[in-house]
Parts: sequence; C-alpha cells; structure tokens
Amino acid sequence: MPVTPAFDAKVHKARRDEVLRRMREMAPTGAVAVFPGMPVATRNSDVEHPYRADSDLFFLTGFEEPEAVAVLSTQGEKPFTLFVRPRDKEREIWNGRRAGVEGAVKSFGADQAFEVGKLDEELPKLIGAARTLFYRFGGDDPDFDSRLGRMLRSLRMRARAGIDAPTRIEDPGQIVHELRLRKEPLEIDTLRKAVELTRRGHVAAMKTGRPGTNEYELHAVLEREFRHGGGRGWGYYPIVAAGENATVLHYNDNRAPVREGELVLIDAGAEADLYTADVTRTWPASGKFSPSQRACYQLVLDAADACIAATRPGETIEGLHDKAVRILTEGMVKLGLLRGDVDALIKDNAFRRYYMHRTSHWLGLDVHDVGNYRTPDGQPRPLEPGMVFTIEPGLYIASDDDQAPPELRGIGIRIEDDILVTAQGHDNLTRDIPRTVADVEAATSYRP
Ligand SMILES: [Mn+2]
Repeated sequence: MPVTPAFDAKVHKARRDEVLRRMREMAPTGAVAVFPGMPVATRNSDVEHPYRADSDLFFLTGFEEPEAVAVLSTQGEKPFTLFVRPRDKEREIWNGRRAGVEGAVKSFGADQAFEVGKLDEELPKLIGAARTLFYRFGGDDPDFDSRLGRMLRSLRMRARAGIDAPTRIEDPGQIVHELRLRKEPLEIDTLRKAVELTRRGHVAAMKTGRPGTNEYELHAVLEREFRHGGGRGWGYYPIVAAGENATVLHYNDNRAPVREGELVLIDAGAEADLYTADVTRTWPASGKFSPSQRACYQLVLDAADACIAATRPGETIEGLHDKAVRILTEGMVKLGLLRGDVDALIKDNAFRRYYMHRTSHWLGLDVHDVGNYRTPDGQPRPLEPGMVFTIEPGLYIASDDDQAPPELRGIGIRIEDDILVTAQGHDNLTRDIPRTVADVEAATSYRP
C-alpha cells in the first residue's frame, strides 16, 4: 500500500480548496462534508479482493488505505481532517506499511488526523459544529450510512445540553462529481497512460488470437500488458467473447475456444493511477472478415465515426445516441434484419432487438464515471471541453434469432473509443488501437 500519494499532494489540496469554496457558497452558515473509504470486500473465507480506494476519497486526498474517512469543514482553522488506520508494527509486517496519523499530516496534507478508532468520538464533534452536512447517503457502504445516522441521532438527543446537529443534508456529489466530470490536464495525461497500456493489450490479443486458441489465453495477454507497463491491472473485469458469446453483453466467463470463422469481441481497459480506459475491439479470428461480418462491422464503424465526428462543445450525448441509432437502424434494414420505414422502426424501438444499450457514458476514475447526464431542468447536457466519455455503438444478432438472415446469426460487434471533448471539437484518445477493417485485419497477424 503506498504511504505517499500517487500525485503531488498539492493536486488534491487544490481540489479540496475548490470543494470548500463551493460548500461555503451552498451553505454560508457553515458546512462539513464526510467522505468514507470503500469497505474491504471478502472474496472467500479469509481472502480479500485487492483493495481499491473510493474514487471520491482518492480524488480529494490521494489516500488509498482501507478504513480512511476524510472530513472537510468550512469552519475553524482545520479544514481537512483525515481518519486513518494507526501505525502498527505487527500488522505492517503482515499487510504492508501504513501512513498512520503522522503520515496523513506530513505526506497527505491533513490539517489534523486521528486514528480511525476515534471516529465515533471525534466525528460527531466535527459534524455538530455545522448546520449543513454534505454526505452521500446510499453510497457504497450501508454500514457507514447507519453509523453516521447513529451519530446524528445522538447529537439530536443532546439538544437540551446545547449540542447542535446539522439541519440540512446535501449530496456532496453535486460538488465533487461536477469537478470530476471536467478533467484537469493531469487527469487527461493519466487517462492517456491507461489508454496506451490498453492499446498494448488489445494489439497483443489481436496478434495472439487465432482458431485453436482460447478466450483465457487472450485474457491473460491483456492482463500481462495492463500490468507490465506499470498499470494497476484492469479498471473493470475484461470481456473476452468469441463467436456468439459476443452477443451476450456482459459475458465474462472468458474460457471458451476460439474457432475458425468467428469474430472475437474484447471489451477491456487498463487502469493507471486509478483512472481507467474503456475500449472494445472486434476482429476476425482467422485474420479476415467474411463478407457478412465485414458488412456488419463497417456499419458499426460508420455509426462510431459519425458520432465521433459530431463531438464538439455544445453537442449532447443524447444527440450522439440518436445519430448512432439512426445509422444502425438504416443499416439493419439494408442487412435484412429489420423491414419497414426507418423513422417508424426508431420510434417503435425496433432497433433494440439488435442494439439494446446506450452509446455513451462518462469515463474517468470510474469506468461509468460520475456526473449528471441532464441539466438541472432535465435537458440533455451540452458537452464541454475536458469531459471524457465513450462512444460505443454495437450490433448483436442472437444465434437463435430466426428473423435474421442465417449468415448473420451469432454475430456480435462493438467498437468503443474514449473521446475527450476539446475547445475545437474532440480528441479520440484511443484512435491508435486498430479499428478500421484494413487496420484490424493487418493487426491480426494470423493467416490461415
Ligand atoms: Mn463502456
């Protein structure tokens, strides 16, 4: 476990200062914000899942140890309090070094720090001093919700002794998630690192894959590249789907054989300093698309390219999705998958038989990153420079779809890129991962 932050502590301080500024704006009479860490997850028996810090907490502090709680307060001389696990010689021999209370102050810039065992004693004092509490109830840790609820209850019980409890509770996501949505240059650089590791993984998988290999070999190749270049591994569990497995959207058994004539769909992204890429590529196991596969692939690529080309400040994710749906629906008619008037097929959602998911989501510390998709008055949100999101149209034809032409059954295709909105338009961060028919065929080096 790192005892110093991945980024300069100043980076996190600037973010905290901005959060505090906005807290003052929303709650001029005083506010405190509480950000608990992600609980440790048991895998089985006494084996834990590898620990990965909560994204909000990491964004604001750079602190990655379990059991941490960060508190920001607009009142008093100590705006940033960090609760951490204590130094413990015995435990550190078994489980790795800890920053401890001293390191929380020295390396992570806390104005004060307490051992996490003091939480029930110290946190109510901090909360009770403010009229507004920023806390995201219903987050990833229900136990912390009830713990905080008990603290509020005991503060209210002591009203007669002149103790106050906050009277207003706000979701800190309104502030922190808006900041996370617009990426700083450092975050974009980090995403580019994740993208480069992801590129190496996808290219290595394309080179390795051929009839007679297995999905697990391709999965292993991905993980090797994601780690080998200094990344943390994957940012979400990879989907490696050969043949009709590609028509199962969240397939992740990753242990079926790759057969002659099949397409291989890989949806996998590396994580660098907790930022993840999210990339899907689909390619022919035999090194060459069949005519039907090529027609389907080119259709999905056309939809992706049109959406990417249209990306600029002011455009909306909703608008891009509509664009993808129109192109895909027109293509479905041409391919003989659907019959009828394109406008009517869109209106009736007929296209959903073959394209059942949305085209985009925000991307950053989380693969489905935070940030509202609508404006406060419910309109699709205009894109702004610094936002990063995916464009991922697809076409999925179930193997038992008796409405589809037989040669198209069992074809699953998705092409997913990570797009940065710039002042001039856009930057496709993942453009160097082979995506045209010619580039994909060239990258899959196997020739029968
Ligand atoms: Mn995605």
